[in-house]
Amino acid sequence: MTAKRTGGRILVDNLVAQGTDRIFTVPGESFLAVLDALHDADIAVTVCRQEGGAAMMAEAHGKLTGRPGICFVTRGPGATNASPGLHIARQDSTPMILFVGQIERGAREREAFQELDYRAVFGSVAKWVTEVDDPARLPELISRAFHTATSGRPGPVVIALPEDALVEAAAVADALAFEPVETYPGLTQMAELQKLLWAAERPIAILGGARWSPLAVGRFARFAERFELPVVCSFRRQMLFPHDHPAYAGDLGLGINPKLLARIKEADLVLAVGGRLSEVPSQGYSLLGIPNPGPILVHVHPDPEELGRVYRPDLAVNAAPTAFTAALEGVQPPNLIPWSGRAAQAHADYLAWSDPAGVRTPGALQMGGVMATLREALPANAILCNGAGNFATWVHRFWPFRAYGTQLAPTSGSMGYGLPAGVGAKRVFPDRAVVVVAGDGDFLMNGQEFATAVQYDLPILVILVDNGMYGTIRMHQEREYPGRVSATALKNPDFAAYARAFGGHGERVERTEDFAPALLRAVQSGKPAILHCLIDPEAITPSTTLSAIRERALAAQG
Ligand SMILES: Cc1ncc(C[n+]2csc(CCOP(=O)(O)OP(=O)(O)O)c2C)c(N)n1
Ligand SMILES: [Mg+2]
Repeated sequence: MTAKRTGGRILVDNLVAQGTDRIFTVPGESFLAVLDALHDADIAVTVCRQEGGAAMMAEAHGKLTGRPGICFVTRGPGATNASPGLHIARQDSTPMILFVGQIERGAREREAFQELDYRAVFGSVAKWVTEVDDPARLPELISRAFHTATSGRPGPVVIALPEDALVEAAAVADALAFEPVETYPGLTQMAELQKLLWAAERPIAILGGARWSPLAVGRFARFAERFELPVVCSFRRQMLFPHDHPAYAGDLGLGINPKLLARIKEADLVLAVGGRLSEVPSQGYSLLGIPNPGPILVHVHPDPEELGRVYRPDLAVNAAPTAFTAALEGVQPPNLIPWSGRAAQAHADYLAWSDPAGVRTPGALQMGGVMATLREALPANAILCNGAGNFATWVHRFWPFRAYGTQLAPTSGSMGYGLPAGVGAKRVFPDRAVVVVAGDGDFLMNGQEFATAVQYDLPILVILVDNGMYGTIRMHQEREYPGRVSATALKNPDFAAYARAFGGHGERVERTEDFAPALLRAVQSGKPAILHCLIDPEAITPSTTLSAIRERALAAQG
């Protein structure tokens, strides 16, 4: 006989049964029974300051581990605050489960206090939205949530918890732990891939998406070496291929190396593994034809619905990267590789493009110098986190990612992601260096989570790149409406004092030569730290200035 337990306890016991060891939350009175069950559970709780931060921490946990990140938030206000984390999980294909409070079952549809129709609100963002009607079904629903979040193309699941269902008792057994569903490529598909590769003259690989692992990355690296195949990482998926590998060709981000773009455009075979070739990596859907790609397209994706959705592939392989890369070990290169030398050339172009030493921008504080210092000071397994803004270019272009699980950056371009992602990462991997590169606009979207870093004694390092504006938007403004600055200027606080007020370490850095010693002091402080880096607003990208953009646009207007 199974003893009766409250819904709250059944829920927490089933999280443990599914292997959950941590959750992120902002508490609400709507799920007190869960909080009470957590009191005795072997689950590390991270209490956050805003649900957006909590959801992003859970998403970062999912991205780093491949297991669903778990977040608990309260009804309407908590759930709507958490929505950016959900949207990131969707666009980034990250497994995540968001538990949200809900009003009592008997009061539904009266628009009770903080009531929200979660199926309607999150229906197009989440992979699955459900509401618990009967606490006895919690083991079933939680088991399904873990399977749904991790299988096929991973993504977010939302489970609404009516308050009374959490205090009601039921006698029910826990579910067995979930197993992510693996999809394997067929032998004929791998033979077809070999045939296509043997017929190719200028093949290239583009890696993206989720469901990779250190093992899968290592296998693809071996494959690339055997085939001398140039390998490109998709936008913000740079941890999928070691940048010091002789076949690494660069990343398909914003502001891409023109030589890389040309190389992809002249390819006669594109092997796209794991990703969707969505708007940013496809350079505004211009890289391949839609639906007929042009070059031979081999598309490997864990979700069959993604295959043929935008691009009509010549060979579609429904498999996750782990299974596909295992099968690659049996694919043989031709005796004489017709494209021999192209990978080395592509890698040489990448090396030249990503060397910060050659970059000069206006102002006394050079971001090229900052990146050069970081390259020397940080270990290869440091976790680099960022949100959205022009400042992120410096990380994407000049940080040499060398290991899986070292990049937390939203392909959805969500500002404010870096800090909570960094806090989430440091909670999971306390012994690894975690560096957040943030913009002045970007940082304050979730800057309150610096308090969470202090609360849990998480010595993350924030490099706050302050140019006194929403620089990205100002850049677009100068391009489209030169000289007509509107709604993009920012008056900023003293971020070093901000760090100290929260109990962290803070310093102001205004010259390149001051960065390295400040970095050392920040690390030695053993505290969460902010290095407030003031850069010249003219230094809008590594290669051009605001004034130059304005002048070009004015000249074009005549
Ligand atoms: C949540 C969110 N709001 C707005 C935007 C639009 N947006 C993209 S970049 C940007 C400005 C970023 O400013 P900052 O962090 O200071 O970086 P900078 O571009 O100045 O380096 C804005 C407003 C966004 N991507 N995400
Ligand atoms: Mg800025």
